[in-house]
Amino acid sequence: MPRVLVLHGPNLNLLGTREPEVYGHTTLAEIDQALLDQAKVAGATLESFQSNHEGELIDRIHAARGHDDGLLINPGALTHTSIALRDAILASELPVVEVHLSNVHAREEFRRHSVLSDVAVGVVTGFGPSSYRLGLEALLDHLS
Ligand code: DHK
Repeated sequence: MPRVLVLHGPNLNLLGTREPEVYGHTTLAEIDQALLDQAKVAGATLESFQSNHEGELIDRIHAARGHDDGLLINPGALTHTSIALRDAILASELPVVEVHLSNVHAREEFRRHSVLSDVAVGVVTGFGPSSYRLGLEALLDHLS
């Protein structure tokens, strides 16, 4: 049974009320429940974790090392800045799928660059909550 860890970065706890014209009306709890249901149907186990703190996300990735089989991550704004998160992902030696609710390539210039994408198996961006669903499907395909 594959074990998947889902990580949500800064400000994603506010989903549902935060800039709904960009991020939609679905809450983080709803996204996590849908991922849990999807994983169950696919015969996988899944745990989700959100933090507004870079170090907490890094600690969680360290704990996943040797425990989980793959990571699904929406790093929020850390996507564009965090070399420390990138290093943690590399150190974990786990396959990672990066997801974004919004299409980061259709927004501000600074969102077009990710410091993580080149160490990810792949990236899903712009499909709202479906980005997570598609990302989990792709990660489980990759793991099988
Ligand atoms: C979420 C964020 O919080 C932003 O900082 C990223 C991402 C995009 C998203 O679309 O899910 O730039």
